[in-house]
Amino acid sequence: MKEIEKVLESFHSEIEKVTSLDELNALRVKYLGKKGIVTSLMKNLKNLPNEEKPIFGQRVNKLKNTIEELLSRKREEVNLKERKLRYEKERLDVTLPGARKTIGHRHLISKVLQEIEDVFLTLGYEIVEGPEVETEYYNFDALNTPEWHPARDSHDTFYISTEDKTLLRSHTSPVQVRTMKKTKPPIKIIAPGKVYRKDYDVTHLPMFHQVEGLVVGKDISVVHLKGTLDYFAKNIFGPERKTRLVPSFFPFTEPSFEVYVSCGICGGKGCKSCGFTGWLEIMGAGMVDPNVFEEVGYDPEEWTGFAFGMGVERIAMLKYNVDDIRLFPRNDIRFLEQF
Ligand code: 2NM
Repeated sequence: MKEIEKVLESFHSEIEKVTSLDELNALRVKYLGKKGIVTSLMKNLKNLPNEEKPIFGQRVNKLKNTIEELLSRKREEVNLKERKLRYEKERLDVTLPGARKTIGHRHLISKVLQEIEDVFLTLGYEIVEGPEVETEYYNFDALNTPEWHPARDSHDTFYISTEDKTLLRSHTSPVQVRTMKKTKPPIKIIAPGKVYRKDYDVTHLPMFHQVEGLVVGKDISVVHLKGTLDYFAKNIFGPERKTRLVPSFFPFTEPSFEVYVSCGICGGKGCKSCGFTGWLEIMGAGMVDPNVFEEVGYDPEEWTGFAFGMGVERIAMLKYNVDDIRLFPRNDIRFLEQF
């Protein structure tokens, strides 16, 4: 009988330490298995005097039942604990943001070019394109630009062949010339595209983008030019901005102007960012020279027109406060992803 008490006591202390189902199973085998402690107690029965056999048998049976009951309760407990542990380990916060793939976007110059195009499309302009490899004739001669003009120098222009008189266009004006030669007036066009000049510093690139515009009609005057430039400046830079024309010179326009927009930082009062002038240069413009009309077969007595030309990179620099034009083609993601 003492033996039975001891077995129960040791079982109690052993089951206390069980933390897993594997350990629990091992404990069951140790006590209730074929060669288990309780089973061997039962085998002792035959060595006892007859009068003690029933009571001993009952006690061992009761011990067996108690152990089975305790094992089953412990199984429940360990099961629950293991499940909780697994749930904790596999915990998933479905409200967490996903691992998003970063995707690219259009280059700033491409976006600004499209913005500029949109302004003129709204005004009813047509977009025309032409070759980047041009002839001296379309790039210079037809545009009233004399042989001695500095732009024609090989220090300023990328010539492909001086023999064939081919070059990389230095502006998109040849597109306007080609259009005028094959289209009767009135016309209203813009010519966007890449142009090439031998220049490289904080404000110049050897390849950059231009948008030139040309309007030819009856009685087109500087008033139409000024209204168009105002509309452009307000749409690109903001409704509070004004424009100003300053006399200048281009071989293909007379009169010619530099076009300024009022400074967005000081509102025209003068500050560091506009060089204390209140104004920022955004493009060149003018009334098409009669010589250009003669060259393309338009009668200058019947038709007049205005033209303008701007650098897309320059517009982007002013609009987004970029101080070095070379950042655009450098393709540093840290710069590009800001826009
Ligand atoms: C400019 C400034 C002024 C211009 C003139 C012509 C053409 F073909 F009609 F004669 N196209 N573009 C022009 C006029 C361009 O860029 C600064």
